Amino acid sequence: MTSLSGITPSGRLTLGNHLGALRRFTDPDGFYFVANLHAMTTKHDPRRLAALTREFATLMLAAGVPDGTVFIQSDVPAHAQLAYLLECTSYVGELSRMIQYKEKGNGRPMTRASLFTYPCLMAADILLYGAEQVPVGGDQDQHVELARDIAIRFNREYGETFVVPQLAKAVLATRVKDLANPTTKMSKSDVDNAVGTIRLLDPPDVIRRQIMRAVTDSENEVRHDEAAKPGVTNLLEILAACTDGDPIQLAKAYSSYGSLKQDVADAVLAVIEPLQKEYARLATDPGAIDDLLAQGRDRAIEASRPRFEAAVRAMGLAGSS
Ligand code: AQP
Repeated sequence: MTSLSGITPSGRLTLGNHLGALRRFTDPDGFYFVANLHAMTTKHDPRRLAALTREFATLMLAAGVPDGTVFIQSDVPAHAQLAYLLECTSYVGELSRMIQYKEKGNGRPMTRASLFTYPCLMAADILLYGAEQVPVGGDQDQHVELARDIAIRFNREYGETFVVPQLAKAVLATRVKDLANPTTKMSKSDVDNAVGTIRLLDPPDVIRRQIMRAVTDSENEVRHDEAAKPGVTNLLEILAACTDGDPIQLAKAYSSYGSLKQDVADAVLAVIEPLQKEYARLATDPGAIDDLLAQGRDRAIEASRPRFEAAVRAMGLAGSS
């Protein structure tokens, strides 16, 4: 089963991105990309986008995403090209219902048109490669559902062209919460909430301090109970995700928040520190990173061509390649 997923360089990568997505990018036949086109749906700084794109690509390689599977979205023009074709099969109504558009755009002045249409770009990302599995965190379910709808409709109207993808739900850590505000998701673009967001490249002592200061509650009972104890539950889920444990079982081993936090900090750093070391090593060899990204790009161009050309033909764009 071909696996595909992307991460948008819209801020520094977080522990949530790693546990919910990046560490699951393991298929040697997969396609994993830095979704830089998706980072332009809101006002962006071109220099920062370029720097973050490079940082993300390096982090993906450092995380052990298999060689030849990592590429930068804009290096493969078929993503933007197919996105336009899919916009021509999508309806304003279904795009208006997308949560990201409702939260960040609808009714606000200066909303970019791309914020409205980007689910079509995401559908193109997925459908180009015939991906059957899309490993994403829980917040992306709605987009994968739309990609499914678009594929089914396209196949019905223009002939069998695309594989209908399936969600690959993570069992654990589908939605890591912010440490300072544990009812909201930990997000990389949330610059106002730096204390609650664990960034993969922050110094280990900063990360440890953030975890030790995580918001819990006024009791002192360690229990997995999302409604009554969102902070403690989030810590248990992070611990479980980092140690391959069960959050409900893990809770039984603790009688104080302090010892839970110590163990969460140790477990998180055991995941992050090797990643940081490998990132630092790779960053000293920019030529090797360029070569790996070129390899990923060439493979992605080759793999995406047949489906893109089939879609072009199916839609009656005669005379094109
Ligand atoms: N808190 C999270 N817990 C688990 N998984 C998460 N992901 C994001 N946050 C968490 C997963 O990481 C991937 C990142 O995809 P993206 O960058 O394209 O989109 P996103 O979901 O919008 O990520 P962020 O961090 O929340 O970014 P901003 O702040 O820009 O919106 C996805 O698979 C996502 O599910």
